[in-house]
Amino acid sequence: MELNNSQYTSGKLQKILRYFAIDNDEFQFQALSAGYINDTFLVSNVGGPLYILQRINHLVFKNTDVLMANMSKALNRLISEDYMAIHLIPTREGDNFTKGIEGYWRLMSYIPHSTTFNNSTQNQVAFEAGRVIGKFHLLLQNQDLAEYRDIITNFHDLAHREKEFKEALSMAKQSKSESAEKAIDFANRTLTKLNEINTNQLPFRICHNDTKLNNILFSTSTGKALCLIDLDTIMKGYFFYDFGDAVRTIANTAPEDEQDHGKIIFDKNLFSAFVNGLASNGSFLSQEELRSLPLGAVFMPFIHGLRALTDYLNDNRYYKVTYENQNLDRCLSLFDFAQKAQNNMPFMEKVIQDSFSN
Ligand code: GN1
Ligand code: MG
Repeated sequence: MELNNSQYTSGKLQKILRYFAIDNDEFQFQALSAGYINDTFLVSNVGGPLYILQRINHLVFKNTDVLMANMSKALNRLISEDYMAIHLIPTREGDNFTKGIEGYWRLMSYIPHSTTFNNSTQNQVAFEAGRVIGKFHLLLQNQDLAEYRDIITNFHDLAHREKEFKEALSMAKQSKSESAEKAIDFANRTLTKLNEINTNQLPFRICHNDTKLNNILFSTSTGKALCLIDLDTIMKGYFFYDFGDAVRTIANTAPEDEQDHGKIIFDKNLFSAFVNGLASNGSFLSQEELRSLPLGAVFMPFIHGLRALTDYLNDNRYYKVTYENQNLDRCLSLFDFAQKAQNNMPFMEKVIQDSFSN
């Protein structure tokens, strides 16, 4: 397989693999380009895929020790009959990552016969996504929160993201603040509304914090969800973070940077299937948490849209972009879905109450 859009040659990657406690082999590499932050490669030999090799973006994840400690602690728990375990392959020195050439690298087991979906119109996929996210939370619900440190502080904190946005706005080129005028107006209006969100009654849980649909692995043979991947942001949070991130990519089948907003919809059937999947895990959420979920489905697309807008104003420093205005397109599409989710709040309330009371 060929490497695409990557600065890493097979030779370089082959060298990095020598740090890990695996047999020497003739490996092939395929760049997996879905993420915005890390660099990810599928490692295969003649027999087929074996590992996932990943360069951890050290500018985003500044404390690799904390990141990997959180991740391995969670992975030790994320094992069950209906939840597929992922293993970290140790280095020859017995560590769970290496500071090799060109940064920090980790190696993970590849789960055979698995796939991901960027979006899907199938109720079964939405249901399974809900089921496995609920299972993830059940498996981690007795973890000691104090044992997990924040890998990115204030990651989903709206006041913090508002401050970053206002700073970026004050520094932005005039041409940028003009082209983003509509988005800036929407941001200011919605910030006022969402700042009223009351989290006093909500417990912290160990969350995944990036539960978009393509971070869920599905079996190609049974269609069942296997497990969550991309475990960089495992740390404490509110359940509505994981709920909202899932809804924005499950009830909406358009890509994150969709420019034709006519294609962005809040799909009621997919939403209901997702909530039914979650509720198939039993009643693991408090009444206060259940009540927070509809607004969570507005909050998460909004906060991601705000971060994309901030990055657009900052000239694309944070996210990888494939074209200049991609962050603005992402922002506008995320804001559009946030608005559509808001229009569906009474519907969401009803579905959540019905599903969780059965
Ligand atoms: C980033 O790189 P990726 O796709 O796993 C971001 C998430 C966003 C996501 C897409 C650490 O994740 O918060 O949901 O892009 N992760 C970080 O919007 O910022
Ligand atoms: Mg991620």
